[in-house]
This record gives sequence, C-alpha cells and structure tokens, in this order.
Amino acid sequence: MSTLRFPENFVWGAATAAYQIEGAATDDGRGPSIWDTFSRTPGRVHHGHTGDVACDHYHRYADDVALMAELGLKAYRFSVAWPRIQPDGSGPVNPRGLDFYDRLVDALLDRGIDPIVTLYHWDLPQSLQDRGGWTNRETAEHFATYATAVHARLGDRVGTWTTLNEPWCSAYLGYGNGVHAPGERDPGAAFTAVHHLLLGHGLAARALRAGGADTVGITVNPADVRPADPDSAADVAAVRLVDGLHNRIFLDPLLRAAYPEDVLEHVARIIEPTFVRDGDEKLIAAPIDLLGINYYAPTYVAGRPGGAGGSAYPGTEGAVEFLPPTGPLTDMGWMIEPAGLTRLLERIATDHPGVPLMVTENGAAFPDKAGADAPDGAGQVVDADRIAYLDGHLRAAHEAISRGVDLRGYLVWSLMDNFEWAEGYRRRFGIIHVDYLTQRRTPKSSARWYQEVISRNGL
Ligand code: PNW
Repeated sequence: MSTLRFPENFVWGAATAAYQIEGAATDDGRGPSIWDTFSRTPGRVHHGHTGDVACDHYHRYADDVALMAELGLKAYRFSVAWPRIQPDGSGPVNPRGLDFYDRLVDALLDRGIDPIVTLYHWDLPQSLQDRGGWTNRETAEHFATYATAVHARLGDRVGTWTTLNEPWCSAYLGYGNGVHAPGERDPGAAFTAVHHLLLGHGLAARALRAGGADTVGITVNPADVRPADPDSAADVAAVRLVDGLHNRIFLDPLLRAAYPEDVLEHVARIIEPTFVRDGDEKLIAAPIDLLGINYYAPTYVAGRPGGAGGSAYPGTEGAVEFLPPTGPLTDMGWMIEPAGLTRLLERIATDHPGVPLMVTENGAAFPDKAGADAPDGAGQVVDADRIAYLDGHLRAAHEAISRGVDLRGYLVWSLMDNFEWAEGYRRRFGIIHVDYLTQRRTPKSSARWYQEVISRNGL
C-alpha cells in the first residue's frame, strides 16, 4: 500500500556520535576530550551529566549492531573519537583505540550495514584545546594527520568518509556563546574557529582522497532562515545577514572556494580576518562527493533596530530579532516544520549544483513519559509524536527528490537515546529507548515504523 516510493538504492540509516553513546571514557588508553572537561565543569551540562558511561556502546556495540540489523538499516553513521586514536591529539597513534572501530566496522559489514564514518563530532582532544583548540591553525594540520591514521586502518572496509559534523556548532556554540565545549565566549574566536575548522576539513579531505577513499564529504547543519514578514525589506535583510553567518560562510568556501564579501565585511567589524591566508580558500574547496545535511527546525528572523540578536550569531545584536518558535514544539523547544527541509535541500541543490546530498541527521526529542517515550507497563514505547515528525520529514525529503534534488539517503537522529550535549540525558532523540540504569534497549514504535518504511522503500 506504499504511496511514496524512494529511489532505488536510497540509503536508509541511523546516526550517532562517539561521545554521546560510547562511554568507556578511560578505556584502552583514551585521552580526555573537551567534552570530558566541559561536562565536569559545574553549571555547563544539565544536572552535571557526563558521557563517562552514556549508552556503554563501547562494550555493547555487538548487541547494538544486531538491533540495527533487525531494523533493516542499510547504513550506520558513527563518529570516531579522536582522543581514542591520539590521546594527546597529536603524536603517537593508540592502536587499541583503532581496534574498537575495527571491530565495529567488521560487525556492521557482517550484517550488511554500510559504515559511514564521521571523523570529528566535537570531541577534540583536551591537549589540543590547551594549545588553543580550533583557534590555533595547527589544529587543522593535526586533524589531517589524525584522519590519515584512521583511514589507514579502516579504509580497506569503509567507503564513505565525512570530515566534520556541523562546524557551525563547534565554532559558534563552542567558542562564541559557550553553550558547548570548550565553553568560550569570544565572537572573534568563533570566526577564527570557523576558518580553521574549514581548513582542517580541506586538508583532511585531500589526505583521504590521496589515501584512496571512495566517497569524501562533510556534514553541515544549514539553517532554513525565514523572514517574519516576507514583504518587509528589513526582515529580508536580516535573513541575508543570518544566512551569511550560518550558511554561506561555510558553503561558499567549501563549494565555491571563496568567502562571501558581505560576510567578510561583517566578520571584519568583529575581528580582522588575518587568519585567512593566501591559498586557504583553495584548500578548503577540495572536491567533495557528498554533502551531509542535518536539519531539525527553521529559523525565523526580523530586522529590528535594537533587536536582541542571537548569542550564536556574533554581531546581530541591535539589528536582528530571532522570533520565538511557534506551533507544536519538540522537547528541545524546536519548531516542527517539514517544509523547511524541502526548502533547504532545494536551495542548496540550486546554489551548488552537482553535489550529491544526504540527510545525515533528522529527528526529534519528545518527553520521556511512561507509554509515550519510555516503556509502559507492557514494555512498549509508543512514540506517536516521533513517528509523525519522521513521517512529515520523509515526505518533505521525497518532495525535494521529486523537484529534482539529488538526495542519496536519509539517516535518522538517533539510533538510540543518548547524551544530548548541554542537555545531558534529559532529551531523548532515539528510535530505540535506553534505560540508563540497566542499559536495556527497547525499540520504540518509531523503530518498528521505520523498519517498515525501509522494507517498503517508501511510505
Ligand atoms: C546536532 N542548535 O546538534 C548534532 O549533530 C547531534 O550530535 C545532536 O544530538 C543533534 O543535532 C540534536 O541536537 C545540534 O542549538 C545541537 O541549533 C544544537 C543545535 C543544532 C544542532
């Protein structure tokens, strides 16, 4: 009874990230990351939660892979923890850290699940942060060295490699407004970090290619920025500014080898961009085969003198008002607007033709109440709200495909409930429920629904 079919070979999968699920924070020589430090700093993460144990996936990966197989996943996107591979961020490689990903990749391949590797999902080795982290240009070079080491070990079995996950979050939340690790609050540092993250991507992409990687890409979280009033010139100008700071500052150097002039002018009012050296933009624009798109919610803005601006958008104070989200919200307080995904995919495909896209994250947190997002008396987790969210967004993705967007796959965020960064364990994004006291996994009804979608290749 399927009405909406997806293209043949459409990649159906799920995603996670190392610090959010692995636990085993000191096992087998893993060094500390900025998230270990940050989560231990009082007041930074909800209730002082840390990733020390998380979902204990490091020890339970085989069972987790069996669950993925049961759901029929074609692909699984996970990240490699840099501090497991190089405990000090540079210098000797720790073979025991690589061994874990080796076992994980083999377990996935045994079950016919395609591994999609993310090399950096925010867990920077603390020793590199002690030397400035992403504000230090050398971090970009260290990242390429690390990427080479991981590829040397897994490259014979992993075809799809992405460098960074959401550099916007790393730079703006990590160095700009301090909501994420390392918790710095310095707008100039945020822009410096943007550039070094992009440079790190470019250097790593080149190294991966040189090592023979099949598919090389990056995952971004572009914003669908909308005007409060499309007929207001001030609101449209605010969209342009926020779009520049969120989207074009990443997409233009990545795919057109140049930062946009208007964005550079805005940055120069906050910090002189001397960190951009001749030739950098060329390095950043190393050819990619795949652009990963993470989408959750749209952003509505108005142009308003005296507007509060957004702490995550340096220089928007006094000019932009970010509208409070309206309508039904997820447990993150995020709007539910599937049409935003269609708009975003279409816009990127139009502005940057020829780059295959994949939704590398999409999903929702909903409150953990018995029977809704936690097991009820019968052991069921009936998350109808999540099914509705995923259904709406898959329809939106399908709409983009039917308008000509080259969308290769969709990965739900997340495979299982996990450590939701500054929100700790209180926000649950999983299609598999995790009981953190027993580490018991319970597939929610959304997981069963997704299993059906995959088996029918459609809705
Ligand atoms: C993404 N924001 O993070 C990450 O890639 C995941 O690790 C995370 O669990 C997921 O989305 C859900 O949050 C984001 O404040 C965190 O706009 C914060 C924001 C966006 C994305």
